This record gives sequence, structure tokens and C-alpha cells, in this order.
Amino acid sequence: MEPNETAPDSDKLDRIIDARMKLKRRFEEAIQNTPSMADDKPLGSGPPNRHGMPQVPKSQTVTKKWPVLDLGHHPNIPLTKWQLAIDGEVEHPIRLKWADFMALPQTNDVSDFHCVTTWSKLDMAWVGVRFADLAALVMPKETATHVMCYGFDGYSTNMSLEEALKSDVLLVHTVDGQPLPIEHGGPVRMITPQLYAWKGSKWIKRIEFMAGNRLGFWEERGYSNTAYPWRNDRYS
Ligand SMILES: Nc1nc2c(c(=O)[nH]1)N[C@H]1C(S)=C(S)[C@@H](COP(=O)(O)O)O[C@H]1N2
Ligand SMILES: [Mo]
Repeated sequence: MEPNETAPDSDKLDRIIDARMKLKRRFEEAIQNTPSMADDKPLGSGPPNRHGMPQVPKSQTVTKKWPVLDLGHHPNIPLTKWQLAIDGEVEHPIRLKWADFMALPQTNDVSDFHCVTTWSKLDMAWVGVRFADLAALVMPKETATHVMCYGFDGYSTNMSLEEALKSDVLLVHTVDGQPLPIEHGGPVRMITPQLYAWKGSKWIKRIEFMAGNRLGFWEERGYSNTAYPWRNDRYS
């Protein structure tokens, strides 16, 4: 390869890194101040987890099984038809096909899953794309404060950007070394290890950045807007 052929690539990489660092600086303080990182009297039991909270949040029971919870309709999306739209209050809205998504930097992480119906599943091994890396691609406008995530089944759920931009929030396609099963949201779902699991849309198809907050499916029906497990913050 000629030296000049590598120039556009390293330019592109520089731009990506730049965008990520800019976004990180913008939200770092807000992220550090979220309840699941900053609360000094978190509710729960067990040794501290990696963000300093008791491993098992209050009123949760650890399960080995992985229950299925959703609205009862499991959309079957072939990879050839799969698309993810990221739009709203962003500089560069995009629509990713499967190959585009898999070509993005992939993150491996092990995290816990806390369901509001009182079970927790610990140490799940995930592979996927960081929400923060997707956000750096589209670049949220200064006015963006929250996101709404939509599933192919008609589901929706909202959260603040300081929660969504945490480094353990991923759009995952692989769990414990296997493709994410359809009943758990495959081909791709979001996970939010520091919030109750209903904030992670299964079969995710769209992320809308918003200049303010709106309520998602369960939030409209009395579930908490914020969903902090270590505050036992389940219903509003
Ligand atoms: N698209 C979609 N995502 C969803 C839901 C849903 O009904 N549809 N249910 C939520 C709820 S209430 C929970 S507890 C988790 C459950 O994920 P699981 O079925 O993989 O355990 O998914 C969340 N994400
Ligand atoms: Mo749930």
C-alpha cells in the first residue's frame, strides 16, 4: 500500500477519536454524579461491584436462569432486513445495516442484569457496540438531553444521556459466546447494567435523541422514569 493511501484512514480515525473525547468531556461529570456511581447510602447487599454499589440491589434475588419478559411478540428480523436508525437531535443522523454495525468497534464486557420484577442475573458476558461509540458517530447537538429507544415489537423506553453514555451501556448481539437468542432481543438489544433492565430495548431498531424527556411504554404506565436499582426506584 502506498503511504498516501493510509492518510484518509488515519484522518478518519482521528476524527472518530476526537468526537468521542469531545462527547466524553461533555458528559463525564454528569456520569460521575449519577446515583449508581455517587450515592453514599446505596440499598443492597453483597460485595461492592465495579461501580461501587452492593452487588445485589435491594429486594432482588439472584437467578441462574434467564427469564423472558416482554410484550409477548418476538419479532423475527433476518440480518438482511435488519437496520438501526439513529436520529433526532444529532448532527449526523445515520441508518446502519448489519454489516455497518458489525464493522464498528466491538466491545466485550461482563455485567449484571437487574429486572424490576425482582430477579438479577450476574456476570453476563456480552459483545456489542457501545452506545457512546454510536453517539460519537451521530454527535448529539448541545440541546440533546435524553434518548428514546424503540424496538421492532413497538416497545419504547427513555433515559437520560448521562445514563446512556456510560461505558457499560452496549447494543449487544452476543451473550455468553452465542448469538443473542430471539426471545432475548436478538439480533441486537440494548443493555443498561446500572438501571433496571426494562431500559434496555430488545430488538432495537431506532435511537432518537431528544431535546428533553418523554415517557416510553412502561414509563407511561407508572414505571419510574429513572429506574435506579440501588434506590429501589421501580415505580413513579
Ligand atoms: N423491545 C422490547 N424490549 C424490552 C421489553 C419489551 O417488551 N420489548 N421488555 C423489557 C423488560 S420489562 C425487561 S425486564 C427486559 C427483559 O429482558 P429479557 O426478556 O431478555 O430477560 O427487556 C426489556 N426490553
Ligand atoms: Mo421488566
